[in-house]
Amino acid sequence: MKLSVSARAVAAGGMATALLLAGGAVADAASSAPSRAAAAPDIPLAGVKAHLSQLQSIATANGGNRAHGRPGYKASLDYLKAKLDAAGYTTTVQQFTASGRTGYNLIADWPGGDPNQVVMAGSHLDSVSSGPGINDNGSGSAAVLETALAVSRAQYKPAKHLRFAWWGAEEIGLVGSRHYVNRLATGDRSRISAYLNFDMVGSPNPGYFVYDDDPAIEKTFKDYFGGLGVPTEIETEGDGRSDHAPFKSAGVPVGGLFTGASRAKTAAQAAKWGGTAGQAFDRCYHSSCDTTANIDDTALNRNSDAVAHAVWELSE
Ligand code: DTR
Ligand code: ZN
Ligand code: ZN
Repeated sequence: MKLSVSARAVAAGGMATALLLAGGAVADAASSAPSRAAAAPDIPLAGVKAHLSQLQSIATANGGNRAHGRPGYKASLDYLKAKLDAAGYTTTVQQFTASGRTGYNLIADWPGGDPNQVVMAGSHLDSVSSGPGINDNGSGSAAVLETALAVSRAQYKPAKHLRFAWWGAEEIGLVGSRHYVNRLATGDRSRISAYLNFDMVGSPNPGYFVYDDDPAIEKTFKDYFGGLGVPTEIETEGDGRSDHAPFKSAGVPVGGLFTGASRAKTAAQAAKWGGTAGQAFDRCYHSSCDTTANIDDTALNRNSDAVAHAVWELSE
């Protein structure tokens, strides 16, 4: 969903900007308001879905999955790396071994910004072995990728340093993200000012859940969805179950978004979000039916825009 620019400015906290854009007179007080970074650009849903189609094709061509240690995972990573290299990122492929198989993390640094204040956005790129993992977690991977590409298209120059990451072997125990955190040089942990995690952000019967680990990051996301008029709930089901956990254990402020897995949507949730009460948020969680048909476009669109909003807002 693309907000009008003025509404997006409000979502980003720029009431004065909103008034200007709406052609209204801006009160004197507002004109003395601190300047704010430009609002994040709209993340094109078509771009995000094109990445999901590529990940689906990769899974189909590689035994039906993109799991750790299988050819479909490395082919997924190679697809993303090529896009990021072409967009001007400095990419690093970090190798590790888990369950007797070679795994890989993909790290993409956007040149510039304060290296002592690093804002990270990440998602796991691997699927389970039983399916292509388009919602879990192609959705998060594609939303983060398209946000990184939007940074490049905008030639965005934030004060803080931007780093994007796609983790391997999350499904067998957060292995890739733990490997990354454990190998951070001394002092580098405290240089990460925020780690934002996106794991399942396009569930077909979606809820809108916000991680409540760090109040400032939580507020950034809640303000964004508030600007859309979309109510949110605190994500309680996934504590320690995705790649933000190793960062949180290392003392890094973390946050993120989630649209739900195998738990059933309640009647109260269906009343505020739509969808089907009594049905799982994602009936294809960890199943072969987690394909490109297993995505709700509105949820994917809103969450992709929320990723960009948080990246812009937290890195200014
Ligand atoms: N996406 C799941 C991990 C996960 C994250 N939040 C929740 C909540 C409830 C169940 C699972 C999860 C995965 O990668 O399996
Ligand atoms: Zn999973
Ligand atoms: Zn996942």
